[in-house]
Amino acid sequence: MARVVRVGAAQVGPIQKAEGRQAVVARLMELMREGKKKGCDLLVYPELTLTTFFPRWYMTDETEVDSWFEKEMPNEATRPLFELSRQLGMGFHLGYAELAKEGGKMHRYNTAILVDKSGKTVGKYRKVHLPGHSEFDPERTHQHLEKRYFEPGNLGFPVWRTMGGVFGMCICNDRRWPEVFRVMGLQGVEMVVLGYNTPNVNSQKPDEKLEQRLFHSNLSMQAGAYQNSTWVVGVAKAGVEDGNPLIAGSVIINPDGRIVAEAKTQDDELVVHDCDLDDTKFGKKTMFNFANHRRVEHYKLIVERTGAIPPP
Ligand code: CDV
Repeated sequence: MARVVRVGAAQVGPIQKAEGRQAVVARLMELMREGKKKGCDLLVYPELTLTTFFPRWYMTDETEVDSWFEKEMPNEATRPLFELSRQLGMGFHLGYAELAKEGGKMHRYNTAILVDKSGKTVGKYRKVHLPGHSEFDPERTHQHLEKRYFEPGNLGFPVWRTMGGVFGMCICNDRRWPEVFRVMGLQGVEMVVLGYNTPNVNSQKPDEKLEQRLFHSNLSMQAGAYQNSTWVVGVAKAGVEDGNPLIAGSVIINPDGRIVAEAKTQDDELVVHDCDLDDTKFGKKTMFNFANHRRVEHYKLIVERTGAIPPP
C-alpha cells in the first residue's frame, strides 16, 4: 500500500529589510491556503523564513541583533500560521532565528521546526554547519555573518516519526555535507526537509555563474537523496532581497536522486508533488542496505593505515 505525502515546497520570494513579520506571515498563510486547495499534507518553507536574510548585514548593537530573533515560537506574529495549520489539517516546516535561554544564558541559533497537522511542534533542529565569517570582511563583495550571529546547533540530526513517515531536517549549508544525510539515513529517514538562503553570487569568486551554484546545490541534495534512499524537499528563498539576488529553484527529489518537481519563478511559489514514502524501501533494502553492506570496521582500518584523524 502506498504511503503518499503530498508535499508543497513553499518557495518564498524576496523579503526586504523593512518588511515586518506580519506581512511575511500573511504571505506564508496565502501559500498555505493554496496548499490546502491543492490537497497538501505538508508545506516546507525556507531557512530564516520570517525576515530578510539579516546575516548579510554587519551589526554591533546586541539589541539590534536580537530584533531579528524569535524569543518564543509560536509568538504573536506567527500564531496565525499555527492556527491556520490546525484549521486546515496541514503540517509545515519553518526556519527562523531562535533566541533561547539555556543554562541561565541566552543563545542564538539558526533553527527549523516541524509542525504536525494539529498545529503542534513535533521537532526542532538547529543548524550545525554555519558558513561565512564573524567579522566584517572588506575582501568580500557581500558579507555572510552567520558565524557572528549564531552558535552551532546542539541538537544533532534526529529523525521524527510523524505524519505517517520518518522525517529529518537540516538547514541550507548543512545540505553540502554528506554525513548530515547519512546520520539521518542510518535512522531510516524517509523525507528530509530543508530550506536555504543561497546567494546567486559567490562573494569570494565573483565569476562563478548561477548555473554552477544551482548545480552544486542540487548535486548535494540529489546525492543525499540517492545515497540514503530518501525524499529530499529543498526550498529556497528567491528574488532580489535588499539588492542581493538569491538562488531560487526549489526542488523535490525522489529516493532515486531525481528532481521530480522544481520552482520556476523568483517569487513566492508553491511546487506540489505526491511523495510515496514506500518508494524509499527498495533502495534501503538493496544498494543502501546499511546493515548488510556498510563495513564500518574497514573504515577504521583505513583511518589507521593512512594516519587520518580518527573519529572521536
Ligand atoms: N545560508 C547558507 O547557509 N548559505 C550557504 C552559502 C553561504 C553558500 C549555502 O550553503 O548555501
